Amino acid sequence: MVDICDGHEGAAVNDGEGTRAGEAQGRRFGPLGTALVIIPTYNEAENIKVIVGRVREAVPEAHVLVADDNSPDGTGKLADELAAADDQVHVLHRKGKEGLGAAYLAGFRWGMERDYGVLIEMDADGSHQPEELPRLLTALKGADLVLGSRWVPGGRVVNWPKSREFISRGGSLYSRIALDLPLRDITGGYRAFRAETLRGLGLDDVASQGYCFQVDLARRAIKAGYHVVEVPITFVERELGDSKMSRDILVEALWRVTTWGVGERVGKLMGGRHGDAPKP
Ligand SMILES: Nc1nc2c(ncn2[C@@H]2O[C@H](COP(=O)(O)OP(=O)(O)OP(=O)(O)O)[C@@H](O)[C@H]2O)c(=O)[nH]1
Ligand SMILES: [Mg+2]
Repeated sequence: MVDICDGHEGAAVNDGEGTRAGEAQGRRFGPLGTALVIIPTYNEAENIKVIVGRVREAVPEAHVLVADDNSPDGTGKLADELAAADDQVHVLHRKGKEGLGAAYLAGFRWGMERDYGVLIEMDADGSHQPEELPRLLTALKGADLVLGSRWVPGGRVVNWPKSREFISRGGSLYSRIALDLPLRDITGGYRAFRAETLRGLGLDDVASQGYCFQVDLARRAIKAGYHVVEVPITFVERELGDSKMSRDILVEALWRVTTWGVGERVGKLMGGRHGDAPKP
């Protein structure tokens, strides 16, 4: 593994720009290289053209990869049209709906095989604003992983009912406590990874379902000692198309986080420093 903070599990430091986990003092971070913005899609025909256009405008040097799970509404075909007109737009057609985590893992592999230096996670529905990408990339110059965060000072959500905010904040708080993570937004899906960081996380056995995927990547990064920075974002509720998240995905995430947390505590009691912390 490269670029680690000597196995240090950092305390959260709030510097007004966000919350930092780990210490970067003395660390030298290499150049970022070309960024690939991965957009997983399932039935996002109403959103795909607008979101790709916004990304291309916000970060013209970056490339885009649409990872489509054979959407019945023709999103993949629309993405093909965008790719045909623009060398920096690519499409990964997958056989059928396998969940957002599986689509991201395929997208990460696609990007790493082609030597992109930065792999970015972004939803297609406009909740993650492409105009905030330059700030995430600036933060990544001094970090291994940047999390777009709704729950650090300066972060917020727009058009969410209080009940949804309560569930999301509660999920992150529960994960923070259960897994002992110095992070505020652990389930968010607007993230920028250095390719070296992803290589160091060991993606082969990442939990790939729904929110588990985001929680698992964040905990692996912290436990491996990577320097993780949270940058405040404004998350905007989708206006078009339907949500694919379900109660089952939420319940599964809760269950997984609980078993990981219990496993780590048992591991520590048995004498291991990181319990069953994932091996990078
Ligand atoms: N390729 C692929 N993409 C998916 C799948 N499920 C969800 N997505 C995409 O993942 C992103 C996030 O899904 P959303 O349904 O917006 O989930 P959410 O943001 O938690 O829910 P809302 O706030 O209701 O929108 C969107 O771009 C979806 O199209 C899937 O099975 N395969
Ligand atoms: Mg969404």
